[in-house]
Amino acid sequence: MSNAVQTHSNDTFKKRVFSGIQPSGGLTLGNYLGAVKRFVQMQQEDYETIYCMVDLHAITTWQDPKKLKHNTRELAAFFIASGIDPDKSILFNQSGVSAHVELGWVFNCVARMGWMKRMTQFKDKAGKNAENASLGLFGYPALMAADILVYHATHVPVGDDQKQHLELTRDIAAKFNHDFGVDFFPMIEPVIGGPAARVMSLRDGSKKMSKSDPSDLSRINMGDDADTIAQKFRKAKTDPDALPSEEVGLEGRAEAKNLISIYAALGDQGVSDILSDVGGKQFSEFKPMLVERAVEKLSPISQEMARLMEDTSEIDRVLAKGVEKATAIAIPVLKETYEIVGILQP
Ligand code: AQP
Repeated sequence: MSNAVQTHSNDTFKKRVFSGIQPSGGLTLGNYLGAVKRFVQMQQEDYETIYCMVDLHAITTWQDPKKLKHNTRELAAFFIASGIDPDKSILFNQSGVSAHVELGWVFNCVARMGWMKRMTQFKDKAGKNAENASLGLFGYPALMAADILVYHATHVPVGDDQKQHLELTRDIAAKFNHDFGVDFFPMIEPVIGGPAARVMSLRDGSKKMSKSDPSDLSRINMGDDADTIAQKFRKAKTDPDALPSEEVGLEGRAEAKNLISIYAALGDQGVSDILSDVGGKQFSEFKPMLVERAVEKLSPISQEMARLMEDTSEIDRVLAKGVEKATAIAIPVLKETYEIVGILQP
Protein backbone atom coordinates (compact mmCIF):
# COMPACT_ATOMS: atom_id res chain seq x y z
CA MET A 1 0.00 0.00 0.00
CA SER A 2 1.28 3.44 -0.85
CA ASN A 3 1.79 6.08 1.80
CA ALA A 4 -0.39 8.51 -0.12
CA VAL A 5 -3.62 9.34 1.67
CA GLN A 6 -6.59 8.70 -0.58
CA THR A 7 -9.46 11.15 -0.40
CA HIS A 8 -12.97 11.06 -1.77
CA SER A 9 -15.37 13.67 -2.91
CA ASN A 10 -18.76 13.24 -1.23
CA ASP A 11 -20.57 12.50 -4.47
CA THR A 12 -18.20 9.69 -5.44
CA PHE A 13 -19.41 7.37 -2.69
CA LYS A 14 -21.39 4.43 -3.95
CA LYS A 15 -25.05 4.39 -2.76
CA ARG A 16 -24.70 1.86 0.01
CA VAL A 17 -27.09 1.04 2.85
CA PHE A 18 -26.02 -0.29 6.23
CA SER A 19 -28.20 -1.09 9.22
CA GLY A 20 -28.27 -3.52 12.11
CA ILE A 21 -30.38 -5.02 14.85
CA GLN A 22 -29.23 -6.42 18.17
CA PRO A 23 -29.78 -10.14 18.77
CA SER A 24 -30.85 -9.39 22.31
CA GLY A 25 -33.83 -11.76 22.17
CA GLY A 26 -37.42 -10.97 21.30
CA LEU A 27 -38.34 -9.16 18.11
CA THR A 28 -41.27 -6.79 18.00
CA LEU A 29 -43.59 -5.25 15.47
CA GLY A 30 -41.53 -2.08 16.10
CA ASN A 31 -38.40 -3.76 14.75
CA TYR A 32 -40.37 -4.99 11.74
CA LEU A 33 -42.21 -1.79 10.79
CA GLY A 34 -39.53 0.66 11.95
CA ALA A 35 -36.56 -1.17 10.47
CA VAL A 36 -36.74 -4.46 8.56
CA LYS A 37 -39.66 -3.58 6.29
CA ARG A 38 -37.66 -0.58 5.10
CA PHE A 39 -34.53 -2.75 4.73
CA VAL A 40 -36.47 -4.96 2.32
CA GLN A 41 -37.70 -1.96 0.31
CA MET A 42 -34.18 -0.54 0.01
CA GLN A 43 -32.87 -3.91 -1.16
CA GLN A 44 -35.26 -3.58 -4.11
CA GLU A 45 -34.04 -0.08 -4.94
CA ASP A 46 -30.85 1.27 -6.36
CA TYR A 47 -28.57 0.54 -3.36
CA GLU A 48 -26.03 -2.02 -2.30
CA THR A 49 -27.47 -3.26 0.99
CA ILE A 50 -25.63 -4.58 4.05
CA TYR A 51 -27.55 -5.83 7.09
CA CYS A 52 -25.99 -6.93 10.32
CA MET A 53 -26.81 -8.77 13.52
CA VAL A 54 -24.95 -6.53 15.93
CA ASP A 55 -24.01 -9.13 18.54
CA LEU A 56 -21.21 -7.01 20.01
CA HIS A 57 -23.74 -4.27 20.71
CA ALA A 58 -26.05 -6.79 22.35
CA ILE A 59 -23.45 -7.65 25.01
CA THR A 60 -23.29 -4.05 26.19
CA THR A 61 -26.13 -5.22 28.43
CA TRP A 62 -26.20 -8.70 29.98
CA GLN A 63 -26.95 -11.53 27.52
CA ASP A 64 -27.33 -15.13 28.62
CA PRO A 65 -24.48 -16.99 26.85
CA LYS A 66 -26.77 -19.99 26.43
CA LYS A 67 -29.21 -17.89 24.41
CA LEU A 68 -27.09 -15.46 22.41
CA LYS A 69 -26.26 -17.85 19.53
CA HIS A 70 -29.91 -18.90 19.30
CA ASN A 71 -31.04 -15.26 19.30
CA THR A 72 -28.51 -14.39 16.59
CA ARG A 73 -29.76 -17.20 14.34
CA GLU A 74 -33.37 -16.29 15.08
CA LEU A 75 -32.68 -12.69 14.09
CA ALA A 76 -31.13 -13.93 10.83
CA ALA A 77 -34.27 -16.02 10.28
CA PHE A 78 -36.37 -12.89 10.88
CA PHE A 79 -34.41 -10.95 8.26
CA ILE A 80 -34.71 -13.72 5.69
CA ALA A 81 -38.37 -14.49 6.44
CA SER A 82 -39.20 -10.79 6.10
CA GLY A 83 -37.74 -10.68 2.59
CA ILE A 84 -34.02 -10.01 2.89
CA ASP A 85 -32.48 -12.05 0.09
CA PRO A 86 -28.91 -13.12 0.94
CA ASP A 87 -28.08 -13.12 -2.77
CA LYS A 88 -29.04 -9.45 -3.03
CA SER A 89 -28.00 -8.16 0.41
CA ILE A 90 -24.99 -8.93 2.57
CA LEU A 91 -26.29 -10.50 5.80
CA PHE A 92 -23.85 -11.30 8.59
CA ASN A 93 -23.06 -10.99 12.27
CA GLN A 94 -20.92 -8.10 13.46
CA SER A 95 -18.37 -10.12 15.45
CA GLY A 96 -17.44 -12.00 12.26
CA VAL A 97 -15.81 -8.85 10.83
CA SER A 98 -13.25 -7.63 13.35
CA ALA A 99 -12.71 -4.42 11.36
CA HIS A 100 -15.83 -3.03 13.14
CA VAL A 101 -14.07 -3.17 16.50
CA GLU A 102 -10.79 -1.86 15.12
CA LEU A 103 -12.41 1.16 13.52
CA GLY A 104 -14.56 1.49 16.64
CA TRP A 105 -11.38 1.96 18.66
CA VAL A 106 -10.16 4.69 16.32
CA PHE A 107 -13.56 6.38 16.73
CA ASN A 108 -13.31 6.07 20.53
CA CYS A 109 -10.30 8.31 20.11
CA VAL A 110 -12.16 10.74 17.85
CA ALA A 111 -15.49 11.02 19.75
CA ARG A 112 -15.58 13.29 22.80
CA MET A 113 -16.84 12.35 26.27
CA GLY A 114 -19.22 15.31 26.21
CA TRP A 115 -20.88 14.02 23.02
CA MET A 116 -21.42 10.59 24.54
CA LYS A 117 -22.84 12.00 27.76
CA ARG A 118 -25.64 13.63 25.78
CA MET A 119 -26.91 10.35 24.32
CA THR A 120 -30.46 9.80 25.53
CA GLN A 121 -30.38 6.04 24.84
CA PHE A 122 -27.49 5.66 27.28
CA LYS A 123 -29.42 7.62 29.88
CA ASP A 124 -32.56 5.52 29.29
CA LYS A 125 -30.77 2.17 29.34
CA ALA A 126 -28.38 2.96 32.18
CA GLY A 127 -31.23 4.38 34.23
CA LYS A 128 -30.50 5.80 37.66
CA ASN A 129 -27.45 3.62 38.14
CA ALA A 130 -25.22 5.00 35.36
CA GLU A 131 -22.04 4.36 37.39
CA ASN A 132 -22.80 0.67 37.16
CA ALA A 133 -23.48 0.60 33.40
CA SER A 134 -20.88 -1.09 31.19
CA LEU A 135 -18.25 0.99 29.45
CA GLY A 136 -19.49 -0.73 26.27
CA LEU A 137 -22.95 0.76 26.72
CA PHE A 138 -21.43 4.22 27.07
CA GLY A 139 -19.25 3.78 23.98
CA TYR A 140 -22.03 2.09 21.94
CA PRO A 141 -22.50 5.01 19.50
CA ALA A 142 -18.81 5.05 18.51
CA LEU A 143 -18.98 1.36 17.61
CA MET A 144 -22.23 2.02 15.78
CA ALA A 145 -20.50 4.76 13.78
CA ALA A 146 -17.77 2.25 12.91
CA ASP A 147 -20.36 -0.38 11.86
CA ILE A 148 -21.69 2.10 9.31
CA LEU A 149 -18.54 3.88 8.19
CA VAL A 150 -16.34 0.80 7.81
CA TYR A 151 -18.46 0.16 4.70
CA HIS A 152 -18.49 3.81 3.63
CA ALA A 153 -22.27 3.43 3.81
CA THR A 154 -24.22 6.47 2.66
CA HIS A 155 -27.77 5.67 3.83
CA VAL A 156 -28.89 4.24 7.17
CA PRO A 157 -32.52 3.16 7.64
CA VAL A 158 -33.51 3.07 11.33
CA GLY A 159 -36.39 3.81 13.67
CA ASP A 160 -36.75 7.30 15.09
CA ASP A 161 -35.07 6.30 18.39
CA GLN A 162 -31.73 5.99 16.58
CA LYS A 163 -31.73 9.52 15.15
CA GLN A 164 -29.37 10.92 17.78
CA HIS A 165 -26.85 8.11 17.22
CA LEU A 166 -26.84 8.86 13.50
CA GLU A 167 -26.19 12.53 14.17
CA LEU A 168 -23.23 11.43 16.28
CA THR A 169 -22.02 9.24 13.40
CA ARG A 170 -21.98 12.34 11.21
CA ASP A 171 -20.11 14.28 13.92
CA ILE A 172 -17.48 11.55 14.19
CA ALA A 173 -17.04 11.38 10.40
CA ALA A 174 -16.77 15.18 10.19
CA LYS A 175 -14.24 15.42 13.05
CA PHE A 176 -12.12 12.61 11.62
CA ASN A 177 -12.13 14.23 8.17
CA HIS A 178 -11.33 17.62 9.67
CA ASP A 179 -8.62 16.44 12.10
CA PHE A 180 -6.75 14.53 9.41
CA GLY A 181 -7.47 16.95 6.57
CA VAL A 182 -9.20 14.38 4.39
CA ASP A 183 -12.59 13.80 2.84
CA PHE A 184 -12.54 10.11 3.62
CA PHE A 185 -15.74 9.23 5.50
CA PRO A 186 -19.11 10.07 3.94
CA MET A 187 -21.75 12.20 5.63
CA ILE A 188 -24.43 9.55 6.04
CA GLU A 189 -28.10 10.20 5.30
CA PRO A 190 -30.45 8.86 7.98
CA VAL A 191 -33.49 7.19 6.43
CA ILE A 192 -36.22 7.67 9.03
CA GLY A 193 -39.88 8.35 8.53
CA GLY A 194 -43.23 7.01 7.44
CA PRO A 195 -46.09 6.13 9.75
CA ALA A 196 -44.06 3.55 11.70
CA ALA A 197 -40.87 5.48 12.47
CA ARG A 198 -41.81 5.09 16.14
CA VAL A 199 -44.25 2.30 16.97
CA MET A 200 -45.59 2.88 20.46
CA SER A 201 -46.53 0.55 23.30
CA LEU A 202 -50.05 -0.86 23.08
CA ARG A 203 -50.53 -0.06 26.76
CA ASP A 204 -49.11 3.47 26.80
CA GLY A 205 -49.01 5.62 23.69
CA SER A 206 -46.21 7.76 25.11
CA LYS A 207 -43.69 4.88 25.33
CA LYS A 208 -41.85 3.14 22.49
CA MET A 209 -42.87 -0.47 21.80
CA SER A 210 -39.92 -2.35 23.16
CA LYS A 211 -38.79 -5.91 23.81
CA SER A 212 -37.71 -5.01 27.33
CA ASP A 213 -41.10 -3.64 28.46
CA PRO A 214 -42.16 -5.80 31.44
CA SER A 215 -45.70 -6.11 30.01
CA ASP A 216 -46.02 -8.58 27.13
CA LEU A 217 -49.37 -6.94 26.33
CA SER A 218 -47.48 -3.77 25.39
CA ARG A 219 -46.05 -5.30 22.22
CA ILE A 220 -46.67 -7.65 19.33
CA ASN A 221 -43.81 -10.16 19.20
CA MET A 222 -42.82 -11.49 15.82
CA GLY A 223 -43.61 -15.05 16.98
CA ASP A 224 -47.09 -14.28 18.36
CA ASP A 225 -49.84 -16.49 16.91
CA ALA A 226 -53.11 -15.14 15.49
CA ASP A 227 -55.02 -15.52 18.78
CA THR A 228 -52.34 -13.70 20.74
CA ILE A 229 -52.21 -10.87 18.19
CA ALA A 230 -56.01 -10.57 18.36
CA GLN A 231 -56.01 -10.58 22.16
CA LYS A 232 -53.27 -7.92 22.38
CA PHE A 233 -54.99 -5.57 19.95
CA ARG A 234 -58.35 -6.15 21.67
CA LYS A 235 -56.77 -5.12 24.97
CA ALA A 236 -54.79 -2.22 23.45
CA LYS A 237 -55.47 1.04 25.23
CA THR A 238 -57.72 3.48 23.33
CA ASP A 239 -60.01 6.41 24.12
CA PRO A 240 -63.81 6.55 24.00
CA ASP A 241 -64.12 8.73 20.87
CA ALA A 242 -64.77 7.62 17.30
CA LEU A 243 -61.88 7.78 14.82
CA PRO A 244 -61.40 11.13 13.07
CA SER A 245 -61.50 11.55 9.29
CA GLU A 246 -58.40 13.76 9.16
CA GLU A 247 -54.92 13.59 10.69
CA VAL A 248 -55.42 16.73 12.74
CA GLY A 249 -58.07 14.83 14.70
CA LEU A 250 -55.38 12.45 16.02
CA GLU A 251 -53.60 15.22 17.90
CA GLY A 252 -53.51 14.51 21.62
CA ARG A 253 -54.74 10.95 20.98
CA ALA A 254 -51.47 9.01 21.13
CA GLU A 255 -53.01 5.54 21.34
CA ALA A 256 -55.43 6.13 18.46
CA LYS A 257 -52.59 7.57 16.37
CA ASN A 258 -50.44 4.54 17.10
CA LEU A 259 -53.06 1.97 16.05
CA ILE A 260 -53.87 3.89 12.87
CA SER A 261 -50.16 4.24 12.07
CA ILE A 262 -49.59 0.52 12.54
CA TYR A 263 -52.54 -0.25 10.27
CA ALA A 264 -51.25 2.18 7.64
CA ALA A 265 -47.67 0.88 7.76
CA LEU A 266 -48.76 -2.76 7.54
CA GLY A 267 -50.69 -1.96 4.36
CA ASP A 268 -48.12 0.45 2.85
CA GLN A 269 -50.69 3.24 2.99
CA GLY A 270 -50.63 6.79 4.28
CA VAL A 271 -52.38 7.75 7.51
CA SER A 272 -54.65 10.28 5.78
CA ASP A 273 -55.85 7.67 3.24
CA ILE A 274 -56.73 5.33 6.08
CA LEU A 275 -58.59 8.03 7.99
CA SER A 276 -60.69 8.96 4.99
CA ASP A 277 -61.90 5.31 5.00
CA VAL A 278 -62.27 4.64 8.72
CA GLY A 279 -63.18 8.11 10.01
CA GLY A 280 -66.32 7.90 12.17
CA LYS A 281 -65.80 4.24 13.13
CA GLN A 282 -65.55 3.16 16.76
CA PHE A 283 -62.50 1.18 17.93
CA SER A 284 -64.77 -1.87 18.30
CA GLU A 285 -65.14 -1.84 14.49
CA PHE A 286 -61.58 -0.80 13.67
CA LYS A 287 -59.68 -3.23 15.90
CA PRO A 288 -60.88 -6.38 14.03
CA MET A 289 -59.70 -4.77 10.76
CA LEU A 290 -56.31 -4.16 12.37
CA VAL A 291 -56.10 -7.73 13.66
CA GLU A 292 -56.95 -9.14 10.24
CA ARG A 293 -54.28 -7.07 8.51
CA ALA A 294 -51.64 -7.81 11.15
CA VAL A 295 -52.26 -11.56 11.09
CA GLU A 296 -52.25 -11.63 7.29
CA LYS A 297 -48.89 -9.82 7.21
CA LEU A 298 -47.11 -11.34 10.19
CA SER A 299 -48.19 -15.00 10.15
CA PRO A 300 -46.24 -15.94 6.99
CA ILE A 301 -43.13 -14.33 8.50
CA SER A 302 -43.50 -16.25 11.78
CA GLN A 303 -44.07 -19.50 9.90
CA GLU A 304 -41.02 -19.02 7.71
CA MET A 305 -38.91 -18.11 10.75
CA ALA A 306 -40.00 -21.35 12.44
CA ARG A 307 -39.11 -23.34 9.30
CA LEU A 308 -35.67 -21.77 9.04
CA MET A 309 -35.00 -22.45 12.72
CA GLU A 310 -35.74 -26.19 12.30
CA ASP A 311 -32.38 -26.70 10.62
CA THR A 312 -30.05 -23.78 11.24
CA SER A 313 -27.31 -24.99 8.89
CA GLU A 314 -28.81 -22.89 6.08
CA ILE A 315 -28.63 -19.77 8.28
CA ASP A 316 -25.04 -20.54 9.27
CA ARG A 317 -24.06 -20.87 5.61
CA VAL A 318 -25.69 -17.53 4.78
CA LEU A 319 -23.89 -15.79 7.64
CA ALA A 320 -20.50 -17.30 6.77
CA LYS A 321 -20.88 -16.09 3.20
CA GLY A 322 -22.01 -12.67 4.49
CA VAL A 323 -18.93 -12.37 6.71
CA GLU A 324 -16.73 -13.08 3.69
CA LYS A 325 -18.43 -10.45 1.51
CA ALA A 326 -18.52 -7.83 4.29
CA THR A 327 -14.85 -8.39 5.14
CA ALA A 328 -13.88 -7.77 1.52
CA ILE A 329 -15.40 -4.26 1.73
CA ALA A 330 -14.35 -3.42 5.30
CA ILE A 331 -10.65 -4.34 5.25
CA PRO A 332 -9.57 -1.82 2.58
CA VAL A 333 -11.46 0.96 4.42
CA LEU A 334 -9.81 0.00 7.71
CA LYS A 335 -6.35 -0.13 6.14
CA GLU A 336 -6.85 3.25 4.54
CA THR A 337 -8.01 4.63 7.89
CA TYR A 338 -4.83 3.34 9.56
CA GLU A 339 -2.81 4.89 6.76
CA ILE A 340 -4.49 8.27 7.32
CA VAL A 341 -3.95 8.05 11.09
CA GLY A 342 -0.31 7.06 10.56
CA ILE A 343 -0.46 3.58 12.05
CA LEU A 344 2.44 1.42 10.86
CA GLN A 345 1.19 -1.57 8.86
CA PRO A 346 4.30 -3.68 8.16
N1 AQP B 1 -40.89 0.75 18.60
C1 AQP B 1 -40.13 0.94 17.53
N2 AQP B 1 -40.58 1.69 16.51
C2 AQP B 1 -39.82 1.88 15.39
N3 AQP B 1 -38.60 1.35 15.24
C3 AQP B 1 -38.10 0.58 16.24
N4 AQP B 1 -36.95 -0.08 16.40
C4 AQP B 1 -36.94 -0.71 17.59
N5 AQP B 1 -38.09 -0.48 18.24
C5 AQP B 1 -38.85 0.34 17.43
C6 AQP B 1 -35.88 -0.08 15.40
O1 AQP B 1 -35.41 -1.40 15.25
C7 AQP B 1 -34.01 -1.36 14.94
C8 AQP B 1 -33.26 -2.30 15.84
O2 AQP B 1 -33.19 -1.76 17.12
P1 AQP B 1 -32.21 -2.33 18.22
O3 AQP B 1 -31.53 -3.54 17.81
O4 AQP B 1 -31.38 -1.20 18.71
O5 AQP B 1 -33.26 -2.71 19.22
P2 AQP B 1 -33.81 -1.81 20.28
O6 AQP B 1 -34.09 -0.43 19.80
O7 AQP B 1 -32.89 -1.96 21.43
O8 AQP B 1 -35.15 -2.55 20.47
P3 AQP B 1 -35.96 -2.46 21.73
O9 AQP B 1 -37.11 -3.39 21.52
O10 AQP B 1 -36.28 -1.05 22.04
O11 AQP B 1 -34.98 -3.05 22.80
P4 AQP B 1 -34.76 -2.55 24.24
O12 AQP B 1 -36.05 -2.80 24.92
O13 AQP B 1 -33.64 -3.43 24.74
O14 AQP B 1 -34.38 -1.11 24.16
C9 AQP B 1 -33.58 0.09 15.06
O15 AQP B 1 -33.55 0.67 13.77
C10 AQP B 1 -34.67 0.71 15.88
O16 AQP B 1 -34.83 2.08 15.60
